Amino acid sequence: MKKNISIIGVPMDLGQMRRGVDMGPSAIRYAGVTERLEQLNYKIDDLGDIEIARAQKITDNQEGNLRNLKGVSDASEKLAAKVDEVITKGEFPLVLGGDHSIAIGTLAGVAKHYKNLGVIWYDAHGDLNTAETSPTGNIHGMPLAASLGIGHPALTNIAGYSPKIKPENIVIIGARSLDEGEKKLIKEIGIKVYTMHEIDQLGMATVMAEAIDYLKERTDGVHLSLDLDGLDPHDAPGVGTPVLGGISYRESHLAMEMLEDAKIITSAEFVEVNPILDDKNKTATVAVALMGSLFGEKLL
Ligand code: Z70
Ligand code: MN
Ligand code: MN
Ligand code: MN
Repeated sequence: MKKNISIIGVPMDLGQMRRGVDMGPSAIRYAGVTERLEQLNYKIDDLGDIEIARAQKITDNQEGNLRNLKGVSDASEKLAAKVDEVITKGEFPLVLGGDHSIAIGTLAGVAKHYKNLGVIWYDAHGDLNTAETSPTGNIHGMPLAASLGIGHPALTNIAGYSPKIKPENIVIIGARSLDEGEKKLIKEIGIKVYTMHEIDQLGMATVMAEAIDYLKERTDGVHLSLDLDGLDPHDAPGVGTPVLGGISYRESHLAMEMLEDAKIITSAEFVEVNPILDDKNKTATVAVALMGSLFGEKLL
């Protein structure tokens, strides 16, 4: 029995310093997300966008190395409530970003429904910074830490509880740009990480098989948080922080197909699509193609 999918747009740009990522949800809708998933016989309920405060100057950073803290925190509360409502109705939440700071709100809404929520963090980055370790003050570099209960209370206590997730229930895939504080934290608390080195050495098929086995035996639901910058900039150029040497389009399809086969994903978000930096909406189109595979599209 297939679940209905509820789409939630989050036009968030306050977690970083480039305008344009707030148009991510529009770009993904333009690329045909609803039609693509309807073809797979899902009923799609597009709930529209969460309202995000407009910063006069998103580069201002006057809040203790936490740029636009209040705007991010307020939006996270709204998003958490909406995601919670969708899951309570028995529907699958598909969240469209917006910068990756939105994962704070998504996970706050999701995690209360599970005893041991698993997370696949598909990203070039670890997003494990705090105000103390962040080289930029950008909150999109902090959502995984905040969800672990590490960081400023305005980020860790969204929806009134903390932590949302446990380190042993996380798998990071695609990492190739980790800050010193993030590397230290990964070792201290023990997060499973498949960097590009492991993907090259083992191949994506083995990486995903291992990740799926690992999460299956310890979690009762798995959230996929897919940052398009996890992919190589050749395949996904429309992102604010492109990092060379990333996961290919083909490897990403395989990853999504293996997740679909394993039937472990219970919520998902696709983030960091910036159509202004893109090449004819290529990155949103890639995002929608990957959603197709994640929800059961087959080649034959
Ligand atoms: C860097 C920081 C980041 C996404 C870039 C970059 C973080 N580690 N996250 N793009 N999605 O500023 O903390
Ligand atoms: Mn990210
Ligand atoms: Mn990233
Ligand atoms: Mn495919």
